[in-house]
Amino acid sequence: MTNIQSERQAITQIDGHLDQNANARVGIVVGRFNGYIVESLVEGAIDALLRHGVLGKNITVVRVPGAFEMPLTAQRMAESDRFDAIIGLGAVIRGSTPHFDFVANESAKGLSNVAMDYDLPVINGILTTDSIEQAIERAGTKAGNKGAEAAITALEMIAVLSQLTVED
Ligand code: INI
Repeated sequence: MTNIQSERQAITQIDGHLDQNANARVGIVVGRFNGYIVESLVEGAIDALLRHGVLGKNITVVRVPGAFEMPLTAQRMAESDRFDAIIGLGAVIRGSTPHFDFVANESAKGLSNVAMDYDLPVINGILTTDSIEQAIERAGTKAGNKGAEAAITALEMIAVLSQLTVED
């Protein structure tokens, strides 16, 4: 075996396994704006969590008016110490709203601030699209379900971070 091959075998590899999730406590914060689309994301996320072994009693869904309200809510959820991961689900659609850039940027930045401040996976499952059609494509039709993807990302991050624990 060459030196490079043996060094390759010595590398520590950490990745997330998705098969031991019964105890994972997952909070979902949902922006009700564009509810017709967002509820498909919620359904996709819940279905993915349950099918990966997360117990219903360990899932909490919190609904707020829109994406703009999600960071504060996620912050309160993180503060509660009741969750191993938080998933934000919403839909910001450019359409004719001048709000688009503001709501899209603030909600994404706000969620990532909560993750960093609380050392907790906070998954951004907020669709930001130019049209309703693009949003529908990502909410359980031809481009998959971004809610389900966000749920899997949350489980993967819980598994990864559990292997990177910090000694007190
Ligand atoms: N909220 C959304 O979740 N999606 C949107 O597309 C949207 N648009 O287009 O305006 C939106 N606005 C509402 C916002 O999130 C707040 O609820 C509102 O501004 C009150 O703070």
